[in-house]
Amino acid sequence: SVRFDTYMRHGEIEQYLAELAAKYPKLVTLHSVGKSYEGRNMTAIRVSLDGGNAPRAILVDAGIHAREWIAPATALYLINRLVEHADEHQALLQGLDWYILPVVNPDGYEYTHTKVRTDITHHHYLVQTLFLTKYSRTNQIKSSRPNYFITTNKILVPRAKISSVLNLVIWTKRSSGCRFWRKNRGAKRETWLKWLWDLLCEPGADLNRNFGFHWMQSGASSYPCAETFAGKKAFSEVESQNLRDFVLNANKDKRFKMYLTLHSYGPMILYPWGYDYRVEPAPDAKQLADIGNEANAAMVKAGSEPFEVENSAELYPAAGGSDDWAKGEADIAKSYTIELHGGGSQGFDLPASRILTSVQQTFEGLKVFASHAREL
Ligand code: 0X9
Ligand code: ZN
Repeated sequence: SVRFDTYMRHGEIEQYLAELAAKYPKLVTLHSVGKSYEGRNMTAIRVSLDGGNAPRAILVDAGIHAREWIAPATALYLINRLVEHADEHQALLQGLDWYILPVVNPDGYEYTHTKVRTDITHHHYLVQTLFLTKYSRTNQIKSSRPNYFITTNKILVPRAKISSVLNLVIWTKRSSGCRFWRKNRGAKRETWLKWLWDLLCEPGADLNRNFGFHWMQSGASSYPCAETFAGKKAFSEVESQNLRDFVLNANKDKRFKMYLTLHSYGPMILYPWGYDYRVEPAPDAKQLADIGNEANAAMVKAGSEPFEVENSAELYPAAGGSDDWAKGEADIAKSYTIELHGGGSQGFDLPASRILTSVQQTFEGLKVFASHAREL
């Protein structure tokens, strides 16, 4: 079952989708979108009144970025309303099929749950010091306890832990898990040695820089350790490949009118283009903004902070996003990135006690988007 008083794990989300499929076989179909780099299932749910034959369809995804936990929660609330409260929301399903993929980046999502990041500066110092202590004669730091190294920030580390580079790497990785991980976990091990000195770097690509539309034109990095590493080439990552193939396949008949990709944090509603600010606005920019503003009004009415509605590149130009690709390459006329409510210490860690309010408010906006998708 679903809950909104805690952030559900990927396994629980998968289980909920399976429950719905079993309980509502007429309304719900599951689509296997593929497997992630680490082998987790990417599952999309289709909610349709007539077996996927509505004249129009809308695609919603979430969790492209690992740490943006409110996004999958919002997708789950949407699923919950459409399926388990279908009679209240008939209008949303009339003439419109929903395809919802709540976790695009399950490896990253799980990574942010399983490990708690300890102080980053601490590790940075620690690792650098260990490195210098072990590999440079001039930087020997003598510890009063022979079996320990002492680091610049006065942490004692047993010698045995760092007896080899390998140990060092393993030890570091074990202690530097990350609640605020953004990228996928698709490691590019061939380039690993090159960045070995910087043991804080863990490889992975920013899936929202990896889509094949003006890839790498701006706002993306070719440095594998960067937060916005775009991948080795467009669609180098299995998760973005899977999403691409799923969309192209499901949209063969061009039924998809709208794509909403859920991120955090804003609140903001962003519309294409995002890949560069030196380009003409999208031909339908005015209509994109109008719909966004109407959705914002509905959310504000539900008690939300206002969402800023703007052209995505005005926030910052960044190419390789799924939103631009959906509009530019996949024939989905209306495409939005919704940056959901922020909170917590970093913005991405909205306390669990605030999930329900946030998803309820956002749902009012999603209804507005859907009402337009039905008419496009
Ligand atoms: O930078 C991003 O990928 C998105 N913001 S986030 O804080 N969730 O990372 C914004 C993406 C906007 N779309 C494009 N630039 N294409
Ligand atoms: Zn994001």
